[in-house]
Amino acid sequence: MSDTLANLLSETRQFPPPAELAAAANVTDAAFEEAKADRLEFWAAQARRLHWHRPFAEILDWSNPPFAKWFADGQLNVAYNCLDRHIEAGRGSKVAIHWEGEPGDTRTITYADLHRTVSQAANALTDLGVTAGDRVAIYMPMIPEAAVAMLACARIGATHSVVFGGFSADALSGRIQDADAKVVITADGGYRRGKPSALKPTVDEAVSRCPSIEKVLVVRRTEQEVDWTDGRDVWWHDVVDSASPEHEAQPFDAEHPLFILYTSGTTAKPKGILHTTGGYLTQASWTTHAVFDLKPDTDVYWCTADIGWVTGHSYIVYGPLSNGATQVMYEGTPDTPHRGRFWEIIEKYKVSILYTAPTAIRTFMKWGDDIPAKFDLSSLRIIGSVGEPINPEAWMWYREHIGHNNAPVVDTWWQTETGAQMISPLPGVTAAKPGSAMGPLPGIAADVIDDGGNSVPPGGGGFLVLREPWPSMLRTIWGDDKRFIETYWSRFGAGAEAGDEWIYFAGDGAKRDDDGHLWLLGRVDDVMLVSGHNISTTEVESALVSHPKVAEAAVVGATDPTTGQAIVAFTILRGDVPEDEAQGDALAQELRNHVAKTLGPIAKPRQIMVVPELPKTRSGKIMRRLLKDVAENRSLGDVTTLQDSSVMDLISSGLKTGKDED
Ligand code: 6R9
Repeated sequence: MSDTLANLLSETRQFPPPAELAAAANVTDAAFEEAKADRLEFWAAQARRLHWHRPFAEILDWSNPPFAKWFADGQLNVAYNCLDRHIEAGRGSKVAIHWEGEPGDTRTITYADLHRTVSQAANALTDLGVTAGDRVAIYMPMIPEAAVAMLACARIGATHSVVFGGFSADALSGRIQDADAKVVITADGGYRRGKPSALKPTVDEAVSRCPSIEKVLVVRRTEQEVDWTDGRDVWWHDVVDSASPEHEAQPFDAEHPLFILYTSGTTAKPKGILHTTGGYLTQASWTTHAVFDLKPDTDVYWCTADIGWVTGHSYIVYGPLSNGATQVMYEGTPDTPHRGRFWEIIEKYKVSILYTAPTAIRTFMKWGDDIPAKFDLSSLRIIGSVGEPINPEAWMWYREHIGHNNAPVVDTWWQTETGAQMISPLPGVTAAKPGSAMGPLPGIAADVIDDGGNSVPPGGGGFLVLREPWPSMLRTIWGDDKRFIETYWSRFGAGAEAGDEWIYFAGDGAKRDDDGHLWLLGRVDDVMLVSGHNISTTEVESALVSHPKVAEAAVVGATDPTTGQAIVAFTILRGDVPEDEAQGDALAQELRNHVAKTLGPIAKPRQIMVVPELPKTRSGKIMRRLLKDVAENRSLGDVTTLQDSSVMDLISSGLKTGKDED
């Protein structure tokens, strides 16, 4: 961005929390006051929600920025906090996980069950030679053993590196090599879209290039045939099931490495984001309590993310379990065996808190309102969103059709790097606006600044930054302190030799509205420069999604001889738009005019293309970069409405040769 980011979209709707929910909320306005009065003491109080084997005296050591140490003289065990202390409090028979396999098989796992299995897995890993500080790669389907594996590593102080089960052998071996992992935990396969999908062959291929790997621990899930390397490969049911269920959790330093999680972001080589123990668990745990208003005795919580993403780490494993939650875990896809599967699961388990992603919400919009309408969703009391900006109309659809106009929507902004939620409404406090993440959580210093590093006034747009360290912040990029500083700390502030303050650059554009609320506008790399104006992809996409015929949109700036860049939009229509209308020029014209009317003529797309699908990353984020290639490499007519094939074939051939991205 050469200048500040344009602020085009205005939104006047606002939804205060239901009175009953506000009256009983875990966290009230007081939290903002406390954090404002003493930010460090506020976080220390949240850290004390955990069990410390050795209490900390020091809260934050920021003497060597940007390398933070939180609660550094304290010691704790993450698995003890997620399991043992609930059992000691008499909650061993409470359900921790209602697991739903894609084919319809189920398992009910109590805290006592989970504690036993994690203890056995901890003993088994120890027997396989894993000790504190070793790295363990986890490449698993969404089965309970994935969470068990993570907790078993945490219990013995091994640092896990979970690699999404859809990644290729190249991606897996690269990550294993970078972390120098000793063991891989995997499965024969998992179920996806109605069929078993093998994992072990990918591990075999990856490990053939990873001399550091001594053992491969394999869970039997699908009973597919597997190749076996004697001496290296070990069945989970042989070594874990026979291991002793007695295991005493040892304390580890608060700054002991808990996990590495690779994120590719915008650059090619994935970054191994390092999270440590005490600060990470403090913020993952407190935000689960605050942002989801989680009441462990009555709520049934469900986060639909995969364990391979940070959302699965913080809001399936560490946040909910450290709070003693009862949660649903689902193995498969939302359309298997039918498009109502999510709603069926919510009805079945009476899910009260749902956490999902805008990409899923827009897909449900496309499939039609009639599908969720067939199920009883009245148990839902809080619904959350994460992963991308949520378009105001998608937010409204979510509120109306899933949250029955009564469950607050919490749009939570955060990153793999931040470890836990940073910007979000609080469901019992905030009167939320559709499409806005509203404001920083208590104890978080978020700001929007311009190129010169100045806070933008209300109505202005710019770069999202964090001005103070936070407990669950990344500590570094594994093995690459230099890249850590360059990527996050060198754009503004002391790292850029502009002042004394260390400022974290998130890489996202944002704006502050007239009331001071924050709106995330997508990655700054995606911002379009049209006739000298910086226009965010998010605002144009949201304008398109606000048209009743559009379910999803992706826009890119394509080189243009007159305007520098011109806006090219790819749209997916809602399920009820007839085919001949979808393919006609009239609709494209109507949508272009709709954007011009909503945002102003500067944002009018040059071209609109109707497509059946958009290219997404494995975690569901739109890959605009690919669309941009398409938009720039082909001379498509002025207003082109494309059939499925030509553009999408181009996109998919690009996707096949492209690298894995998360
Ligand atoms: C948790 C997660 C991080 C990037 C982030 C931003 C985008 C996430 C968002 C959001 C707008 C939200 N993002 N949540 N944008 N509103 N509520 O997704 O982590 O996979 O590392 O992605 O996702 O662009 O910078 P990660």
